[in-house]
Amino acid sequence: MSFLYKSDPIRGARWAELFAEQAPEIDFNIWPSTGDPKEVRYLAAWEPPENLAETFPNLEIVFSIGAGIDQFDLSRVPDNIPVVRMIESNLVAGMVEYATLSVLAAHRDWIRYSAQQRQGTWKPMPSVTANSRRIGVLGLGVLGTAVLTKLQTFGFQCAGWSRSEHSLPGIECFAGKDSLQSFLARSDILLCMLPLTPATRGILSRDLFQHLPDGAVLINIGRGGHLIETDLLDALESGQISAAILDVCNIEPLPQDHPFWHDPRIMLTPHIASMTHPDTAVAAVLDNLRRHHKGIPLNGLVDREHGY
Ligand code: NDP
Ligand code: OXD
Repeated sequence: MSFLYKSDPIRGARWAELFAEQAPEIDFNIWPSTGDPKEVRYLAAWEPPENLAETFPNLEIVFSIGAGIDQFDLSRVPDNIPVVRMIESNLVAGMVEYATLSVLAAHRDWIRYSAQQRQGTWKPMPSVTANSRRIGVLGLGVLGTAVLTKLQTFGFQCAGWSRSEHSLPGIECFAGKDSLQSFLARSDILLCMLPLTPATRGILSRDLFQHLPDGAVLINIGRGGHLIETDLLDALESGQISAAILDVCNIEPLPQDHPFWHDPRIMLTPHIASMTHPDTAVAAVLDNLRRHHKGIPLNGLVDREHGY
């Protein structure tokens, strides 16, 4: 019985140590070494190998190394094999840090002050208190909920939008397409923390931006495919959006000639908002293996119909 890991080999070496300590009965291999393919029962990957079902005929579970699974071609994973996305405490903590940093930067006009510094301009802007700033998070899942729970502690007015109904103390919850406009109209700082699916691809578009308050700030920490990049540039030009913080882009790494690089209204980071940490990820995976053996529901099981 073996476990195949196919992702960053440096972090993979730590996964191997942890498996050796905590699950020595499982033979652990790091791609491209697979051991006997017929022995592979579990796979953890950022992108699964080609011909998955043919190559590993006895596969029982596919784990995503990341929280998102849009990089998986689910049609290539047979229906009887569960796909599990990553839910682990350090991934959540990293996202809470990044989102808090970005919201505070937007709230305190950090991007504009940084542009002013480069121009040699000393010009204070009016300050807004946290309790009159409205934060909206697209996605009320594991990450969106953790982020909003933290942001509430600053006194911000917090709201979230999801597909199904949610109820969270102190957070205004909106659900479904019909409520999207009302949610946007009260979001001075909008964070995208959605999974990328056919229903959410291109959601950050001209059509969505026009429902935001004038001068809203956009923070995209979901996926590059959520954003229509030319629509963002137009919205920045018209002032509909005053600044954007982008951790993800359509093409990563962002091409050198892309206009985002030198736009003073945009702050870019290279898809580092949060990362899976081996120690907590292996604990989550081993917990799911125990669940699998006991026949109890897996944590983070992907719903193939909805694609997340
Ligand atoms: P979850 O699956 O826990 O949550 C997804 C949320 O999005 C749910 O609230 C869901 O609604 C909502 N949603 C999905 N589809 C729609 C839709 N069509 N309309 C409205 N709401 C929708 O995911 P996580 O919180 O764990 O992760 C979210 C995403 O964050 C990942 O998929 C990944 O893309 C991104 N990510 C980015 C990282 C980075 O470094 N930049 C790091 C980690 C993750 P409902 O609750 O009703 O199901
Ligand atoms: C993830 C990511 O989905 O790092 O976990 O983007």
